[in-house]
Amino acid sequence: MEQNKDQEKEQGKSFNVDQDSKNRQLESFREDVKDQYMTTDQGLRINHTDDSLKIGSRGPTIMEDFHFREKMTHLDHESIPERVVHARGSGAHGYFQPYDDSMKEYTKAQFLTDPNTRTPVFVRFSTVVGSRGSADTVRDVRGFATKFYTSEGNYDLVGNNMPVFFIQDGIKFPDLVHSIKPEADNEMPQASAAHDTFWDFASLMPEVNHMIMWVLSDRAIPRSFRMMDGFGVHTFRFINEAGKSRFVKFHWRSSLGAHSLVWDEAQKLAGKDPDWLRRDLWDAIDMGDYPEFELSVQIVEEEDEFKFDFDLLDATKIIPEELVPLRPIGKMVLNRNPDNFFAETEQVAFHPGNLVPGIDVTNDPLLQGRLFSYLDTQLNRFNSSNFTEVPINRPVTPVHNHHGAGFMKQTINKGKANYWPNSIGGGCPMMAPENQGAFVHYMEKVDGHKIRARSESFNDHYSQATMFWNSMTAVEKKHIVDAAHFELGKVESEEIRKRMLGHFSKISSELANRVAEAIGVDVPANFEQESTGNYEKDAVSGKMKQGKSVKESPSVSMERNKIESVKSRKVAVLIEDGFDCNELTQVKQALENAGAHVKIISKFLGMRKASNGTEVKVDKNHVTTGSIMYDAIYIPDGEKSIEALMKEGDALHFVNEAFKHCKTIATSGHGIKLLEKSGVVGVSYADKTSGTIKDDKGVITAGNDADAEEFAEMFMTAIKKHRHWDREEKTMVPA
Ligand code: HDE
Repeated sequence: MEQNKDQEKEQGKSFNVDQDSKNRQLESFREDVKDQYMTTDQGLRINHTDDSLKIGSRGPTIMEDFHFREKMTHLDHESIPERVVHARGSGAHGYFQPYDDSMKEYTKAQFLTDPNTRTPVFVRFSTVVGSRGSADTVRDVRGFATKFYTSEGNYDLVGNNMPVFFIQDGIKFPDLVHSIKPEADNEMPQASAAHDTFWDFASLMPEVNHMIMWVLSDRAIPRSFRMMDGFGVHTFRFINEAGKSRFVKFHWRSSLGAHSLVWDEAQKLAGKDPDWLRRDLWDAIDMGDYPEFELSVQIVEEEDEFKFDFDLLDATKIIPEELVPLRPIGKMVLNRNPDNFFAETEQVAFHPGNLVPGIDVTNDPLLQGRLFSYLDTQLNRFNSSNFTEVPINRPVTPVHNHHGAGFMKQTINKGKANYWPNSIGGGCPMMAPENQGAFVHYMEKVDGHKIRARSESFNDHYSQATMFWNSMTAVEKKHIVDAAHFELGKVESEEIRKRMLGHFSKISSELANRVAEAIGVDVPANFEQESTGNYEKDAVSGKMKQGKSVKESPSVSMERNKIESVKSRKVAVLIEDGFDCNELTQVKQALENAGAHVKIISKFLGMRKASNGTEVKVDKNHVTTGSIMYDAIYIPDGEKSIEALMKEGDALHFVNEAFKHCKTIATSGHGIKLLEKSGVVGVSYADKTSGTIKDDKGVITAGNDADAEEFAEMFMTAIKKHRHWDREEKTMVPA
């Protein structure tokens, strides 16, 4: 706090923040109980907290017991309303640093243009639909909200892991949320869109179509918060020093690439480890395996506003990267876990209207709706407008204004003058001129009638949905179809299923026919569904008809853009007594050198003895883990070990399930017998007793004479691919 005071004295200058400035600020609020006595809230030391104060040890508790009352009151008041959407989330601290000053031409936002500034950040990843205690791996959009504690005030980039949204106008948001949340009469189902009310709404609202394609795709079941991309969704503005405005879209790209679970895995994880994504993020940061994301922008000159065949203000559209490429700005590193979930992750409050000079909003009607909602909902969550004084929400720059009292006011404002203008307080706090960092709204000229309508240029709800479908690889298309089978399969109303098929038929007849196959209704002929929007004819739409477009956008496909890396991948090693220690040591070392995390799994915890007598500690036993928690599996050779594994149902299931989920599997020598018994079918194996190594569809097998180093190399090459979709026989495997 002292440091802030010194800084304040330098009135008018911009403040230097560094990576640790937020951390230092938070430090004064962090409480460490090590070597401390327990006290009441008044600081009174306590000598006993296990029994309430009573009349005799078997008598009634008495009102006088202030310690009991205080302790119980705190518990009774511990909860605040959860977020109405994005209730379940996980947070992390870190920093953002630009690569260079190349953005200076486009924005005056200092944190994006000074390569020497490391701006502290707090990120919260979330699911949207489920309650605070719901499972992490459900099919849903993921929130990706970043608070930058910049030298010019807090800037929030409150994005998602998909670049478009369901609706075009904020006024539809309450309807969307009501339809997708558990149904009104019975509060079912939890954290899922797969029910009648959501698909009823979707089928009556053609504007959702593009987003529906993203939600049915594997983007909706990310493998990790660290392995997904983020998007600002709306078109924003960059404003440079000269006051020139350009349109801008924000993108986050994970350095590990975007990877997903498979649906069967996502469902099983929801039971075996509902905290899967939260734990993954926490463990990675804890181990020093810091998540990294690159921030990029697409920039469009103002004069090019109408040069596309879609409207830049329509949040159901992307600007295909093939038309406007991404320009990297800098990197974000998440390198510290929160100390207290409630104080930080739960209390953090983002707002797309938290802007800094150099970044501004546009008239996107969805964004405009958000500008009202976030503060409004936060007042409901915190029951006070003073939530901005909570440590996680405070800017690192000083705050001076005449905002008044209210629940839980922290700052002790000095003096009488709490109004503007004043002479009693010397006219302070003063108005800042623009050249001293004041935020000035972009002076956009707006002209029009007061009208409850939408621009005709928002009226195309199919082209980009089709573009998305066309851009998918065969396996991604299959996953979309499978997801639609599940989602619509859960819809009881035939009429709704049919209406949805009608939309699919306008996106792609192939999609519609493949979905129809499994959901018991025929594709309706010549389907038409009136949009609920009231579209007003305008000149803009005419211009856009001739605008730039693409039929395919390979950049939206995860498969086409995956980053092949072993870093951070989890590898399970299955052993029992008698395993080959030399082979295990060499392969494990190679994997760890490449940044993978290796865990030893066995029937029981404790030590396992290798054939050469060396003992190895078991990390996990079968009952507490499963193949779904790993990216790849490895079974070292060793006759006794393999024989024991072949008698364990859990071990056989482990291999069989990993095969079904298209994960890399590696083994050598006797281990090949285990694969055969586990139902690893349709692949050819190396000769068990030779020096050969074989990779067939991600199943790496080696003879017992093979070179361990070469074996490890081939294993890692296969892990880099993430999944091996070419295992046609996997559908025959019972896992
Ligand atoms: Fe949000 N959204 N949203 N949203 N949103 C909230 O604010 C809202 C939208 C997003 O980790 C709420 O503080 C409206 C798009 C994230 O704390 C609420 C509309 C995008 C988070 C709200 C949208 C988002 C929220 C609930 C349409 C991606 C979690 C709690 C007009 C660009 C932030 C809260 C966190 C949270 C309103 C649409 C992202 C109710 C009205 C589009 C990541 O205010």
